Amino acid sequence: MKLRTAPVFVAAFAALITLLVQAQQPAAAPGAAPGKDKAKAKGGTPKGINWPSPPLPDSPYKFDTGIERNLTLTITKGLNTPFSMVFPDANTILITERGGKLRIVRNGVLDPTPVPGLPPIQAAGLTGLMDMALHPNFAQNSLIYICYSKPKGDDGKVYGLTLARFRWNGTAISDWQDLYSTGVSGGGGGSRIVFGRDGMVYMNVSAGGDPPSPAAMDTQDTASLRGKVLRLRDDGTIPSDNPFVNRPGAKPEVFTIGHRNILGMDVNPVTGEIWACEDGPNGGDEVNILAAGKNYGWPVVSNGRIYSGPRVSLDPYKEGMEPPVIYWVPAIAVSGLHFYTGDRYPNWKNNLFIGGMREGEVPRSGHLERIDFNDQWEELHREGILRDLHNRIRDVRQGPDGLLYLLTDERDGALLRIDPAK
Ligand SMILES: [Ca+2]
Repeated sequence: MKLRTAPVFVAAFAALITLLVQAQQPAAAPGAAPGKDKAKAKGGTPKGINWPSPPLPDSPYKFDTGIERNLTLTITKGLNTPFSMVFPDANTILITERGGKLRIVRNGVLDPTPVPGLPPIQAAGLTGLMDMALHPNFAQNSLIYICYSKPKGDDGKVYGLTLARFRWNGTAISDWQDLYSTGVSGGGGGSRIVFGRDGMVYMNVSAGGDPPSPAAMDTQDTASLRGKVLRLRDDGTIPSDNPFVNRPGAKPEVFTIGHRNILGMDVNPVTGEIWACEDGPNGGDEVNILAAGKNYGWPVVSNGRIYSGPRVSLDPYKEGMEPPVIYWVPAIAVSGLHFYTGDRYPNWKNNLFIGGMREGEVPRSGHLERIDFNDQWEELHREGILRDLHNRIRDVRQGPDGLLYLLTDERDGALLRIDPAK
């Protein structure tokens, strides 16, 4: 029975993964005529709408928001599908392109030559060269952490999602060192890394697929790394106080379970907790507060629907599973999460910013979301910003100048800087 039904599951799984990848990637055909695809895909899953993002306007671009007015966007074009950025000094921004390049923006100008010295990178689907984070002691040790998809070795070993670090001397990388490999490759999701206040590295591994794929349940299994957040020391070894270290059969690097596809993580500047945003399918994007050993529910509970229409679950709450602190129906395809701690936009202090790539499964609906809270971290306002650009926002970070920077997830992607009113 199991053998006879397996091919059906495999076919459905393949179709769903294709949709998942489509939902989170820029449109493939710039210039293609807008409009809904006429035919349904095989297997009964609907085809997506093909409507490529328009070119960005010329810089500077003026805009307003609800509580910060007269803002200006400074736009640096020329990036291909950028994923993340770090700020090693006051004048430099290092940017990963998911296809496998590391780029530099110096004093607002993109260097046309990528940084040399990276290892081979396997870019496929949503994986490739992904997140970066400065070591907490970067000023002393010049270490930058990075996660990427490492190709299969000559020995046949699958390395997959890998945590690495390198030294940055201001102009070049050196001492590249792979610290930890999951052995899990491909799949539908990307990965983010963040340093906690405890000095540990937190890195997520995406789920193995959506229901009805049996692989979706790997997310609930502590013996699998799928759909997990991992907690590692800064040398890539596993700390002895991780929540599952003494559980027989469980992977000791696992910190939390039951995630679909985390694409943003940051430390709450007041509470010190790690907040993470994860993509649901059609609906059910979430922000969760990560706590050791907790189960965040995927794919047992969710506010979303499978792309073909059915609800993931009729009841989005279940005993023993953590409900999200924020969720979206419809989904906005969350990516990039940052608490603003600067003083350049006084009304945005400690507000949460999250990138959105596509709302309600319709292209050209990417934007930035701002969320503010009461003193219990309960949501008060949720505001869509920069919707008029119709571009996909992949990441949002604060620079050492106290300004917010965004990356657009487009093949003609860009770095955007938000300048406050003068
Ligand atoms: Ca959840």
